[in-house]
Amino acid sequence: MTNFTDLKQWEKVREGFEAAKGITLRQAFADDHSRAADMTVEAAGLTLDYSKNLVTRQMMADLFDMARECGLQEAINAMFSGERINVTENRPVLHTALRNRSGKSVVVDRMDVMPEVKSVLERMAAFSHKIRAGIWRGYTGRPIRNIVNIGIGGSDLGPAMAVQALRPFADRRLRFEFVSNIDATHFAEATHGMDPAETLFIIASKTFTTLETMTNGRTARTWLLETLKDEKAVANHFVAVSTNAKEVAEFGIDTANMFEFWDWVGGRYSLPSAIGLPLMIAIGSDNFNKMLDGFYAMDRHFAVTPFERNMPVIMGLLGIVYNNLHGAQSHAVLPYDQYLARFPAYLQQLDMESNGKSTDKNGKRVKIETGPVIWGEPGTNGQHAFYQLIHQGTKLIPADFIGFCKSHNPIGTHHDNLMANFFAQTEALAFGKTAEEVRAEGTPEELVPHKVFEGNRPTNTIMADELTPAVFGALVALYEHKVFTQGVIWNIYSFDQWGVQLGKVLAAKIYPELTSEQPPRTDAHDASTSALIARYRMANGRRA
Ligand code: G6Q
Repeated sequence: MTNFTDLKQWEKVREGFEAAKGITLRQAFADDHSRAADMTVEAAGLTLDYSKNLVTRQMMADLFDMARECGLQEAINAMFSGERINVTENRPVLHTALRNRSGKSVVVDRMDVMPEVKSVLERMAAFSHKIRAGIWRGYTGRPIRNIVNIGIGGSDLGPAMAVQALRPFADRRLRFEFVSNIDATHFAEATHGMDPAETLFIIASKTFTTLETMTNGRTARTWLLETLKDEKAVANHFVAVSTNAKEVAEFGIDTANMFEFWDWVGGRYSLPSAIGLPLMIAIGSDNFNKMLDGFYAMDRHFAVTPFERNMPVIMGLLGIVYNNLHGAQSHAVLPYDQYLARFPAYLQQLDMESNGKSTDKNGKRVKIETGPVIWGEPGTNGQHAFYQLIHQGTKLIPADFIGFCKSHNPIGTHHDNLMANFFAQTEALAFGKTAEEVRAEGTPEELVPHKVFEGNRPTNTIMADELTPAVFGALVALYEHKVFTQGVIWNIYSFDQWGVQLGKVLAAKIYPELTSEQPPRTDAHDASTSALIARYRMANGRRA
């Protein structure tokens, strides 16, 4: 495929960008009274108002044309139909099959995957019910009260984020912990004060070979057996989520207690698979299914809606404007909802692991900027911290503001205050405050330049009535498909993650050098790494 920057449609976008340089959002809104209405789209219970972006109608039209020229629709169709679009790993990309609620088949290698998808969902539902109803008991006959998920990356961030996001729908009698870090502190603190007799471990690993998860899993088994003192107890207290039955059995977990998923589900796209088991235990299968309905609604929207009204496509293209024309290096995600506190961290993996690539699909070094740095914190906290830089700093930081009309905790004036801030921030960022306005407030002249807000800081506003399981599913799918859209335009492979490998290989090599009695050869590493290893060995009483 040709580089998008070589397309005549991109040239038009660029010309539009140059022509619009002097135009402020103030002016754009003053000139065009239907801008806000026309730049608002609805999908799957979500509203996106993208009118406060640094684009003209013509630029958007050219961007949609460019996306068509880049073959975006064909790429979407290829993903949904199970083509092997994850070329470097030779796999289809079918997380959308996990939430395919249409009743239609999805065929991979001439086999319909839907019966298996449904059967795992049914097994998850039966198991979740047993835990929630106290039917599944620990080895000593006590009901399970603590669920500890052990996994990392894609086998951790999704369910950890979602259990927090959907807490209003969760069974409050159950305590959920997520252990990912190989730092023993994570396990020790998560299980502190827990009674092993009431604790279920979910060992979640697609490969079941990941160092962190296997190490934490073995520590969990030792911790359990120190109290329960019988290997047979493992069957009551450990279940696995994996694609690798052989390794699960070798770990000592009965494969009858394994919930399967498949190599066509990427780790960071696996929340709606069996990786979502802790979430299903928390909120129950009915709510989990409602979440899948939300995912599905956004999937359909993405698959069939013309780009002009297609929410993930619009967000993806806007990101390209900032990334590839304005030179923005980052993108902030600012949920005005405490339940979504972990959403930016989740999106960091989704976006940065997918599009943090510098080789294109032809194996050539890209000539363009690809994925931005994703970051964010819930509002209003950020307003008292880093928003200063967004308002008055020298860097352009496009931001997504996510908010809800109704709160799950309608206490006093909290929610109206929260949302007043939500609306105030995007307004201030877009329209700023001129020197004349500052002067009119009686500000001494020497302070005027400090109090001016230039405005023209772009934002998307994403709103829904309430953070329900369905809305949550739609929100996650929205970002998945935004990331997909950008990967297609940038002509990179979004579904591999080779960049994770090198550090893993080197760590495996260094581990014995830290622990052996013999110091490593002095030429084993560069001078810096060798000296740091020597420092560590000495501090632990080993010869440097
Ligand atoms: C996600 C990545 C990565 C992966 C973890 C855990 O897309 O592939 O984050 O999820 O490395 O891998 P396992 O599930 O195999 O333990």
